[in-house]
Amino acid sequence: MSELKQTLNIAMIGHGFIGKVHSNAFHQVGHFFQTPFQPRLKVVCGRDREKLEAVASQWGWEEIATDWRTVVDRKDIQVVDIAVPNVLHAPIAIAAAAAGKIVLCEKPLAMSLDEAERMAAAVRQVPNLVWFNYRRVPAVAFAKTLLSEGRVGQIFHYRALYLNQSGSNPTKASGWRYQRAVAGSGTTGDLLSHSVDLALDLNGKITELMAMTKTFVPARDVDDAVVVMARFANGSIGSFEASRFAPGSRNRNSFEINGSQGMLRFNLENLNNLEIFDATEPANLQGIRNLLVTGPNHPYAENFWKPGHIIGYEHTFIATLGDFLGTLARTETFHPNFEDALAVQRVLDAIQRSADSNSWLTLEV
Ligand code: SOE
Repeated sequence: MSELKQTLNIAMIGHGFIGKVHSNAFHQVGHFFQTPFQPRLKVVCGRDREKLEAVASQWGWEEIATDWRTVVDRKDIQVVDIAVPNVLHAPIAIAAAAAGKIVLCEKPLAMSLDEAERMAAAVRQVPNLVWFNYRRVPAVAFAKTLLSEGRVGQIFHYRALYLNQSGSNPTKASGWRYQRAVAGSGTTGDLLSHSVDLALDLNGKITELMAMTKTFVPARDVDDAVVVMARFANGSIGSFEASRFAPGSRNRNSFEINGSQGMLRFNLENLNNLEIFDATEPANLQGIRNLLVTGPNHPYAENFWKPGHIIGYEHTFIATLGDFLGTLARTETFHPNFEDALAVQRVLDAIQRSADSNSWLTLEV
């Protein structure tokens, strides 16, 4: 008989694509992670009552609400999960933190660096998380292990791409993600923020960068594509490219790292695999190993299925929540949190300023 778990009543603000992904994680986390907490899908909040009722019945939310202000300081709510367009991240996070709630927030953290600084300051007293979920792709977590063990040696290059084709149909792509007043930026915040978070986590601080952005649809006031050259504190050099105008790529979040001992390569469109090149092997045996990172002895292999049984996009959110609840139980600091997302926002801010001024920028490290 399992011991009684502490219920965590959740209020989720927002109910679109990512709201469903979060709802699934709240339902599933206890099946894969030993945690003393039981997430309870208490109230889902949004503007459209009809859509809310449909999401609530499909995903098992007990209540609906149409005004987040009436929800974030409810006494019976312990967790506020922010899954709405970027312009609402700051007011909700700051209000929820002021009410002493645990705060979960989608990426990018904020509309601007100034907002991100105020948000990070506001949540310093409460447990907090930012859904940079790709850190918990087992193949990505394994790459981090190999890097921390020095298996790639001195890092020379960090190369990142995040490509999809969601923006290339101007008639379709007119939602909030394409409006600066609601999203803060375009591809930079939506896609490149993931690439920057992984680069800072896997390869350390960026000291300098030069960026270029491009908007292909004249009517739009956000970037459709962005390209960045960067220098890292560890002496390596980096290149980043993100675009919503890349027919042929659906969700290609990929990175490639070259070092003195070898190479690592990951592509989200093949998320269970990590490509490894070991330059210490005899030259005539050197070749790219396409590793299936599903165990044994791989990150999260104990949590999900038997070796060889692959996982999907949704499991990266379950693992993020599972680890978060683990740190909550042990009163440890979770990563990625608002401070980590603030570090990402500093880079995004420099990218915007560099693109606007066509110049190299130095970042405080
Ligand atoms: C964009 O299409 C998007 O949904 C991003 O907003 C998500 O953050 C990314 O994980 C998948 O692509």
